[in-house]
Amino acid sequence: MAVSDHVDLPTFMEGVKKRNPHQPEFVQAVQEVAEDIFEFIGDKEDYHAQQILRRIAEPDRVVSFRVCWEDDAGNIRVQRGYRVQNNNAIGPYKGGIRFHPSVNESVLKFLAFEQTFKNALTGLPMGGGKGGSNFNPKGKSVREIMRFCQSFMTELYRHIGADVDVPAGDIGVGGREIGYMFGQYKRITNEFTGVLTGKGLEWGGSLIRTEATGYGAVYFLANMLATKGEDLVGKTAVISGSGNVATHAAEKIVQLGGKVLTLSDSGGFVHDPDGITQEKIDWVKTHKTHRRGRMQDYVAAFPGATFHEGKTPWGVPCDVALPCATQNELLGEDARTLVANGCRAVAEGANMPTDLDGVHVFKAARLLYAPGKASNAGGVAVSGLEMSQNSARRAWKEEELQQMLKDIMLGIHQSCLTYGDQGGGYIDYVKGANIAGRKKVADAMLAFGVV
Ligand code: NDP
Ligand code: 2IT
Repeated sequence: MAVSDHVDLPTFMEGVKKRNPHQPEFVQAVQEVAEDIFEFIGDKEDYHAQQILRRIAEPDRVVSFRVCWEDDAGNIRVQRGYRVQNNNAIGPYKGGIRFHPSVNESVLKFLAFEQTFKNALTGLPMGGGKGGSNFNPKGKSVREIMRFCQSFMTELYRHIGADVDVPAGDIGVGGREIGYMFGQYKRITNEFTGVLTGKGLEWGGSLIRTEATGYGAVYFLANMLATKGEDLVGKTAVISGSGNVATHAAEKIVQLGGKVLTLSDSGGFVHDPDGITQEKIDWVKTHKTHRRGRMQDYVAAFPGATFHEGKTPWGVPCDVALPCATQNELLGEDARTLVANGCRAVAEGANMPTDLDGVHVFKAARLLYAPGKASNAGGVAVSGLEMSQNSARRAWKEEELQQMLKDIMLGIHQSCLTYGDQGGGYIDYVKGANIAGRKKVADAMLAFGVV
């Protein structure tokens, strides 16, 4: 008798929990996807017989390595580095690198799992991966960061390649860190290839990659509002985070006529009732990235704003909300508050910022709610376009790339409608994204047989 994974959801999740002890973020990400796709694949015996669900919830490989470096005081420091290569059924592994003290195997496995479906949704040929280290860039000198990046790449280089695995940035990794890592890769291999994305414009980078995640999230939000005949003009927005994704999401909201009320960091949030204008966003970018300052300093620069230490911004009444900081930053209670305050739409800039309770609250309230794998896919989409430009050894113009980004975000919105339209004017974007993203990967896996 053939073995099949045709079991019910609780039994399937029991197995996932058993095989991944002490990995709550990974289990959470699998559960969110499994909740949606169980119903969809109920009658598709091929998927069950081939154990596709079970195989998709197991990374191809997890590489873990020691990263030694010397700090400015001459102390030897030891960090742990990782690369999770989750799935390359539809293209080379692709996904960011995160430097943050909270990085561990569970966090990177969840990110690589999500990345696989996100990348499939873009329509570009990219598999899913993620990497990083528990290195904390806060308080480190630029030379310490350089030495760490070089040491990290001295091991990572053997696992990646332009047709194998193409990392990029994520939390704590921006253009500067990509530069140090690319320099080290080139030095070791003597090859100039598109092995990383998010590169500088002078050395193989793509226009609009820096802006793409935040801009794309707002394009997606605008697409959702358009289904109700609405736009962003005059709408108030609450945004968390103050890094790459948050500041560019804020910028696009302002460009499209909305008013941004909040930004935040791990110290708390700023509430500016006058609106966070382009000038103020530019100040935040410079302050956080170049001066490596804190959001609490905003109130001295812009009196009229208030700083709320240790708090998240979800209690500020708003029309739209964009969580753009980190995972599990918006809990069930916050979701209930947003709904009670009349929030119309939520688009995730971060990966899995809403916990499972919050996801259920948004679904029950039939909110316009986009999961990160759909709404934050603009960043990796332009990374995919950077790979194309590198392979073709050419560079597209800004207007061409802007249009491609808009088209890709519209395409993802359409995929969500195809699989998430519940009738009665309600679109379940989580379900739509989970089914559409997973279907492409699963069908490719079926074609390969048992590998
Ligand atoms: P940055 O490093 O540029 O900024 C991160 C921001 O989030 C900072 O404001 C940081 O505050 C805040 N933050 C980080 N960790 C925490 C925490 N534990 N609690 C509260 N605040 C926190 O990263 P990005 O903007 O690139 O990434 C933000 C999110 O977007 C992440 O979830 C990332 O995975 C996701 N993402 C990023 C993409 C990209 O292209 N960069 C693409 C798609 C998704 P502080 O300065 O205090 O640490
Ligand atoms: O989460 C993400 O999509 C990213 N950090 C960007 C990945 C990429 O390869 O551009």
